Formats: sequence, structure tokens, C-alpha cells
Amino acid sequence: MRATSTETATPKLAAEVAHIVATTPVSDIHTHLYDPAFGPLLLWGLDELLVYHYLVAEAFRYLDMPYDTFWALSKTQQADLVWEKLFVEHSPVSEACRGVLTVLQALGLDPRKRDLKALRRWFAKQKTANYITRCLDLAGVRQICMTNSPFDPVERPLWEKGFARDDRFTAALRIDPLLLAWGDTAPALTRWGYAVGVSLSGKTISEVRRFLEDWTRRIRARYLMVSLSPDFDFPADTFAARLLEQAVLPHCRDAGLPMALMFGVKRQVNPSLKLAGDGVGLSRISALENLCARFPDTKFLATALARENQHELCVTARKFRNLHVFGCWWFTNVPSLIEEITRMRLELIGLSVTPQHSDARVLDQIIYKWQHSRQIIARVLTGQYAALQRAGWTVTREEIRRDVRDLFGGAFDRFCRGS
Ligand code: FIX
Ligand code: ZN
Repeated sequence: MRATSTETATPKLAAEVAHIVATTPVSDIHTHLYDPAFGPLLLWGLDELLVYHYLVAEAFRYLDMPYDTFWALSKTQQADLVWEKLFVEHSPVSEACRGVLTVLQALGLDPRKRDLKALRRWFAKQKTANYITRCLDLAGVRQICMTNSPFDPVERPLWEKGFARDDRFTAALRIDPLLLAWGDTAPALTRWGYAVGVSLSGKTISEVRRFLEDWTRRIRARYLMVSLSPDFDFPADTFAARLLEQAVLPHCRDAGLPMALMFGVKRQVNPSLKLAGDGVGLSRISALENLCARFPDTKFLATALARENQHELCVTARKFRNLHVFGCWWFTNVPSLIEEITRMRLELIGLSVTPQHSDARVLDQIIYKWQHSRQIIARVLTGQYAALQRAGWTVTREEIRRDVRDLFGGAFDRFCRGS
């Protein structure tokens, strides 16, 4: 069998890249974590880790109780069941299960006795403020970008009231309901003082833009974002396509902010699983090509959920410099696919990419998501540098540092600034 590039790298190169990748702080550009000012919305701790929807979906493969019976249990009882099914009755070989163990190990805890109660006692002693700093340090994360929805009735009032921001937590304006459920969203906008009608008249469009301007300013959004189902198309005679074209993208252009498009989620293929019930489908990347071509002065961020969309996405990024590809999203956030996708991206678009985001919903997860991804990113980068060595080019330590800084937020920041 032919040796891979990583195998032919000198141990010195591999060690140097691994060290730089392990120690370069990362900006985590998409998470579902919250500024500590949001109190209980910032999830952390063992039970939250165990009832993460990735694990719940996996536990239901072994559970034979009705869905509703599970949902009626307390969080602790649900966590007990997940632990029993995924860690005790079977070995925890999946990526999401291994993640829990990586977190415990990094925190200096030993789960080998399978004693959930003892582990819980340790978590119960932690104080939120210190714990946040500890998780960020262990994960090597310098900045976290939240996902902030003005349509979320829990989140919205705190933004309206205002609070002292924690600099480590930045914001992104999530607008799925605006683009994907206009019929329900228009009455809400009216209630909040924006004079919109259901048909997209000139007045409605300018009021939608005023809404976006207000919220962009209020939360200091770094970008706007939406997740899209496989059937999303552009141009198209749909509310999503028309609102994007007439209100959202002009707002992004004028505010100098990127629009993030997350392609390929099939929401609620199994509603009984609640948050764990979403699936994946193949998207039309031609819609993104059309958007990038039609709006050359607007910046687009994009990620795709389907493995089969990744190559076309890279090729599209080669064609449009107003497109920045990011992250191995959700079902692609498993080692075999991260490796394949990251290598494909470096081979096709070099270092003008943000290879990973955590998508963490529970703070502690940033530890495992970044530790696991860093190992793979280091391996892929080492392979690329080794191939350069064979072609007569050597990279200096400073050049490796520069490249890793770019992958871990530098390229993203430059893209957002437009320089
Ligand atoms: O739409 C999204 O931002 C998704 O990442 C989430 O909705 C999803 O539930 C998730 O947690 C994936 O990692
Ligand atoms: Zn997400």
C-alpha cells in the first residue's frame, strides 16, 4: 500500500505541526453557547453532556420505551438512561460518546468505575464563572460566537433590556424564522412595531431591513445566518429567496457583514426525537453559485451537511472570492469525514478556509470538539507540508504558525473585514 503523506513526514515536522496546532488559540465561529449573562441558557456539566441531542439519538437506537416516556423523565433520569445504554451496556465507540470521555479526561476525572453519581458530585462543586474559564483554557478557545435569535422568547428580552457583555462571547444574528416561516413571522414583526404585510411590498421590505438593522446593532452581530433545507433554490419564487434578495442581502452588503448559509438540513424527519430529529439531504450548490454571482459585493459564509456536497462547495469557493467555506457541520463532524473534508479543502482552496467550528451546545463540549479536530487538522497539515518538502519547499516554524492562525480564525476575520 502507498504510504500517505503523513507517514512520510519527518517526526520533527509532525511534532512541530502538532505542537503549533495544539497551542494556537482558536476563534470558534459557530456555537449554540451563550454569554454567561444569559444564566441557565449557558448549558454545562455532566447531565447536559449526556442529554446532548447527538447522544439522545444514539441512545434511542437501544431504548425500547415510547418517546414520550423518555421525554417525561427528569434530566437526571434521561442522563442515567443514556449513560446506561451508551456507556455501560455497550462500549461508547461513537464520536459523540468518545467526546464525553475526552471531556472527563481533560478535567482530570476518571470514569472507569462507571460511577455516575461520583462524577456528578464533582460537577456539582464547580462555579460557573471559573468553569467557563477552565473550559476555554482546556479547549484553547479564545473567542466563542453564539447563535442569537430575536425570535427566541427566552433570549429576546435580555437583549432588549441590555447587559454587560463578556468579551469572549460574540454574536451572530440567526434569522431562520424570517426566511423560512414568513407567514408566522410577519405578524410577530407587526407586534414588535414593524409595519410589515404578508406580501412583500416596498414598505414591507424596508421594514424588514429596519428590523435587521436594529438587531444587528443591538447584538453587535458579526454575521447573519440561516440554515437551509435541501430543496432551497435561488433564484426562486419563494419567500426565502425573495426576502434574501430584497432585504437580507442588501442589509448585509450595506452593513459590511457576511451572510452565513448552512445547507442541507432536513428539519424534523422524526419529530418524536425533538431536537435530535433532524436529518440530512443533498443541497443545490448551484443556488449558492447563483447568489455569489448575483451579489459580488456581498460576502457569503457557507457550510454543507451532506458529505456529497463538499466537493462542489470547494469548487464554488474557487470561483467566488466572496465565498468563505467553514466547518464540518454536525453529521460531518466525525473523524473520518473531518479528515477527508479538511484535506479536500486544503488541496482545492488552500488556507483561505475555516476548517472547523464546534457547534457546541454544552460548554464543556468545546474541550472535546477542539481536541479531536486539532488532532486531525494537524495530521492533514503535516501531510500537506510533507508533500511540499518532497517538492523542494520547506516551511519555517513562523510560516506554520501563520498558517494555523489563519485556519483558526485569522482567515475568517480577514474575510469578514474584507481585507
Ligand atoms: O442549525 C444549526 O445551527 C444546527 O447546528 C443545530 O440546529 C443542530 O441542532 C446542532 O446542534 C448541530 O450540531
Ligand atoms: Zn449550529
